[in-house]
Amino acid sequence: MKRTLVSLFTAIALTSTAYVQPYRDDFNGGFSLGWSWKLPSNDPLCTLFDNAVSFSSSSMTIETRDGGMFEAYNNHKNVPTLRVVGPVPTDWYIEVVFRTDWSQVPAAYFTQAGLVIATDATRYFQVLITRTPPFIGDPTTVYGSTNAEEPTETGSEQFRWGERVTNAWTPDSDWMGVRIEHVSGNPNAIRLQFRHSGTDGWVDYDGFNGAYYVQGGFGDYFYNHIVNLLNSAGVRLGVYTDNACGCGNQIPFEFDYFETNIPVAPLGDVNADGCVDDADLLAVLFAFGNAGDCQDEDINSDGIVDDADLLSVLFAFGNGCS
Ligand SMILES: [Ca+2]
Ligand SMILES: [Ca+2]
Ligand SMILES: [Ca+2]
Ligand SMILES: [Ca+2]
Repeated sequence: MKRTLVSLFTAIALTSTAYVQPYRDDFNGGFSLGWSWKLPSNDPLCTLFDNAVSFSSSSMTIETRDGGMFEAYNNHKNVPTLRVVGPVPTDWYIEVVFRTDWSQVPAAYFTQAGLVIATDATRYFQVLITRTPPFIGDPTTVYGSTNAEEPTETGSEQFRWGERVTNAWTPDSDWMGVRIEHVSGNPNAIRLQFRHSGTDGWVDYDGFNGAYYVQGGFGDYFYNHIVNLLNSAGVRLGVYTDNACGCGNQIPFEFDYFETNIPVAPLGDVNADGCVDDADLLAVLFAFGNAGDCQDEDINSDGIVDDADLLSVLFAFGNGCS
């Protein structure tokens, strides 16, 4: 039976179109890439929590929940990540577009959303749009920000403000986004960008430190931190939300899409080797009927491995395979 299925769908895969870049998820009613809710070093390991995630026909909404990955608070919630499964291109990029009703966002905290590059809850880099708290500036505004963290030599986790920001602006309910990319040159650099209804598409971070981390120059620490992250085994690219408090604020952030040219796990790639093949199909078959949170074989993350997951793998069969 299993061999018959494998043969049948291998034949189908031979006739299906190749899986092409960029790796983009429009969140049309669910995931179209191989997202995972696991975040290593986080408690819970499975961050999917409290029914705080939902999909429309064209977007994903994550409502913030208490918890964080700041230093030793490794209890963040609802962090979907894509496992990197292939060589990082020289000039890579990652971008995400989202919106919220900022008028409903309390001003007292650094409520924020954007993207994260992480190996786990102890090593990461974040590009975010953040509500301006009143002790920083005008609380009716938001701004683009950056954060980093990694363990020190003694093993304690050290959070660092990323030193690159945008000027603040008064937000509306339209889409906004953050983008990070590598720019090859002499020297090499990493550039931060953002967009909202008042910009002409993607524009550079325009705060006082500019938009660049320069290799061997201004921002060298962050350049190396990000490059080291992306070259680490198990690195993940993800979507981030944070209410930045333990106050129960449940702020819905609606994500329009996530896109990168870094090879990430396609939907149905259970073993995260970049290719949906009979190994993934067999993994789902052997786990068939199992219940529990964040099983790799539970493609649609509904807590049960069943025919819906099997069909997801079958329809994705051959994706990412060379
Ligand atoms: Ca941490
Ligand atoms: Ca969308
Ligand atoms: Ca696979
Ligand atoms: Ca399932």
